[in-house]
Amino acid sequence: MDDASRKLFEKSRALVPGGVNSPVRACHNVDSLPLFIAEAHGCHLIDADGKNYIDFVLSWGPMILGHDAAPVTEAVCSAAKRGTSYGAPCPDEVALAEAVVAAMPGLEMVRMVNSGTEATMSALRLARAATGRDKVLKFIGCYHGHADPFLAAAGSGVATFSIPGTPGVPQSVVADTLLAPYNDLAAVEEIFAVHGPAIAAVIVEPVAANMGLVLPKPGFLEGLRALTTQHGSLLVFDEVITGFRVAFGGAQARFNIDPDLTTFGKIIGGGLPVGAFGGKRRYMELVAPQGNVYQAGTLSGNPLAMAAGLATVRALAVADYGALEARTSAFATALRDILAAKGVPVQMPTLASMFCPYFCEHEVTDFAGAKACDQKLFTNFYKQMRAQGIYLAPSGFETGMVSFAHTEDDFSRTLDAARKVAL
Ligand code: KE4
Repeated sequence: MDDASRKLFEKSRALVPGGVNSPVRACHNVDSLPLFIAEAHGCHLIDADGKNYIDFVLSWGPMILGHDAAPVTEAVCSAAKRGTSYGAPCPDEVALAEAVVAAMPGLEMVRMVNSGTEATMSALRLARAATGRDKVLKFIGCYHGHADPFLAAAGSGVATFSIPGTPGVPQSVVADTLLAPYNDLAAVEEIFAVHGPAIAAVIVEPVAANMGLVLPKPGFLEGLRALTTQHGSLLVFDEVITGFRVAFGGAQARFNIDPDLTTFGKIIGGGLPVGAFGGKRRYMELVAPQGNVYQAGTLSGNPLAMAAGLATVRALAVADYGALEARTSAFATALRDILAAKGVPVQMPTLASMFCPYFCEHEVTDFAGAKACDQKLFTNFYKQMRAQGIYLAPSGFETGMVSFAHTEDDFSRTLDAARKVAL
């Protein structure tokens, strides 16, 4: 059945930790083996055994146009013939910077990097330099990449006390990382009452998509904006997922919030390695070489990645986000009804082109709520859908993504597969 993937996985495990180059791809959370993908077109993946899947992962977000989208593929192939890296500025770096700044209401300047992790790591360093403060407040269950300061877990007892979330992160590094439950503005106010003068930044996924899909409660983001302004801290919107996905102008446009800094990744690279951080000129001008906050990267602004990102953003500038949201909402509602009819508790939050099946009775508003969902049921659902050629995110703590390439036939086939699932 998956012989080629199994053979590749066996070989890879001898060479690569866990056989994969990023942990979630190992499918441990759903008691499955990873599929090795040979090619992808539109919203379809073809695995190493030639089996076709309808893809709702979309490379964890970048492929909103669908795989092998003509303008992106043509731009990358054309750029490749002009060389793959110059180590010097290129025209498309300026064009992509211009396009991203024009799209995002909160941006006056932007710096390209090579991943979302680099973007958030750099944004935190900049916030600390700009304020002369060390502490950062993040939300439990939000993921901002694997830079040490963000790999903090809630300490025993005191919610705000952090302990290293993984071996290798020193306690000294997470000592300045404060934690609060997502959507809990009262907890944030309490933390500011104690630590306010020391807090450089609050970093938040404006729509949390790394604990399933958790929407901001009315007033939550506005409250963060007010508290950070009141205490002289910076508000950092981590839009690595939401940027160009929840709206062309990201969550900052959709929710009309003006962050001080914003981080990007995924979609702005069109599938190639690109991240970015940007924000108000008074802060961004502190970044080297204009200012003295050091940040650098050999492949930052790489011509191929810039060509892919630029082709993607230009296509999205004229795309119908409202129609995509309507299609996603109709599909997710139908999926929820099919699962509910099987007598299982199910929630199906959706926003724009994102959806997430939680198997629980309660509305999920934070990480504790996400953890309380039935992961065994999710695993059972995942396995049966994958066996029918539907490729869902291999974790109950990730988010389903829909692209402009998904058709009504793809939705219909997916719903038929869900009807056949036994839960
Ligand atoms: P990268 O370093 O993986 O490009 O981006 C880190 C990052 C930062 N901020 C947010 C909100 C993110 O979601 C991410 C990365 N997202 C995960 C999936 N939810 C990447 C998948 C993986 O780790 O393989």
